[in-house]
Amino acid sequence: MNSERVQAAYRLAAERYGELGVDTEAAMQKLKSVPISLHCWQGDDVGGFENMGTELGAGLAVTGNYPGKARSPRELRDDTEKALSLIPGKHRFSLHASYAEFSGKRRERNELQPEDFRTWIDWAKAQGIGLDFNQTYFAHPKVADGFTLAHPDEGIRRFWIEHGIVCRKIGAEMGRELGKACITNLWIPDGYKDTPVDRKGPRERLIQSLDAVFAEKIDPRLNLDAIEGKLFGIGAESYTVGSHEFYLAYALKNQKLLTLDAGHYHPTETITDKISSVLLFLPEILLHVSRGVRWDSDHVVILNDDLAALAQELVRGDFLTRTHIGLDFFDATINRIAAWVIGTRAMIKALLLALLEPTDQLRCLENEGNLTGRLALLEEIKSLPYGPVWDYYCLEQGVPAGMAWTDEVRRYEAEVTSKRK
Ligand code: RNT
Ligand code: ZN
Repeated sequence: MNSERVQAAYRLAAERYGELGVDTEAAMQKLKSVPISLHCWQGDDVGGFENMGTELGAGLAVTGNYPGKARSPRELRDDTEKALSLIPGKHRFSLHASYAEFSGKRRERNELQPEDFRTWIDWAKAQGIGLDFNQTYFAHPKVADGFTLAHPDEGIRRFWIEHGIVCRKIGAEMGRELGKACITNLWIPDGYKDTPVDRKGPRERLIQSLDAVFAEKIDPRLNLDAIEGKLFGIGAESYTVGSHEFYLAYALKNQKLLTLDAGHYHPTETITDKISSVLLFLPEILLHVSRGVRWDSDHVVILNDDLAALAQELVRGDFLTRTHIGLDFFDATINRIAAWVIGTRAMIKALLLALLEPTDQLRCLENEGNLTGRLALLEEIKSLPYGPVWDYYCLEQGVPAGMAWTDEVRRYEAEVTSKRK
């Protein structure tokens, strides 16, 4: 896009927003300070690099076979750098334990060490970005009959407890090395396809396992623990041990971060309405921004009403500093790097749109009981010129405005990813 034209359009847009008392410069300033944690698993269909030959399982399903997926940590880092170069702002990167990089023999999941993530840490340092982490409770033979931390067998539970523990230590090392606390997120698939007889027992076992995982105190400046619940998964339609209520209660009691994944509730239920309640009782939360289509399908995030409402809630409630925004989607039917860029740019765009809202005016109308005025203004501001502000922000952050980023992805595809066999 022609930069003079972008600037000219921006000046007019800024004036228009100014008439409503909205400061576009302040909005962009704020936007710059909000990191989005890009999830490593969009780059290789949640594959990881252990090469154990086990299928993904755990109700996670990746559709598509688009050529060129990253086959090694090195390729995944290259692809991530490409994506990051097309996304405005400074962000973070979220790794799964299954993306360990062994210099010698492969280590089991319960014996992983910070050393196995050394190259990732050095890379993040060079990029100037923070890392987040996730225990991997899937794609492993010890996910026995779909159970891990709540398994009836003590040996299986012990293995996965140890995995939980070593991952928190790795998270702390990431936090220490990078000078930014790492959020280590725990999600387990445990559940039954068919109606269980005992709903309580597995949950009692999960409490005990979590208590063991979290027994050691870790400096919150290095690592923060998050726990992610879910309504159901493919193969666990009737009962999920780690439900929303379970983790909400556990997080409150133990002051853990609660992870809200947009795809993990009933289809008409949104995470937007949960945030103000949860953050009245918990200091911080993690979001897994995702897009479910009819089920928890993990489609690439787009700027739809749900995403706009989520960003509005974070801004209106002044929740940005207490909310860690992570992405969670995977689509292998389109170019994987483009998927990252589209999803992350959509998230940032939604935040910009929210930051450009005349929220004080809207709040006044609401508090005066002028609900007619509130609805009228909410509709009116939908046609304000936020596009020129977005374009200007992209250029100012040194990334392409408009569709130009797709040329870069196409070039990289021709030169790099299409050559991968
Ligand atoms: C699964 C959870 C979980 C995973 C990733 C890969 O339903 O959403 O967050 O998607 O950890
Ligand atoms: Zn998730």
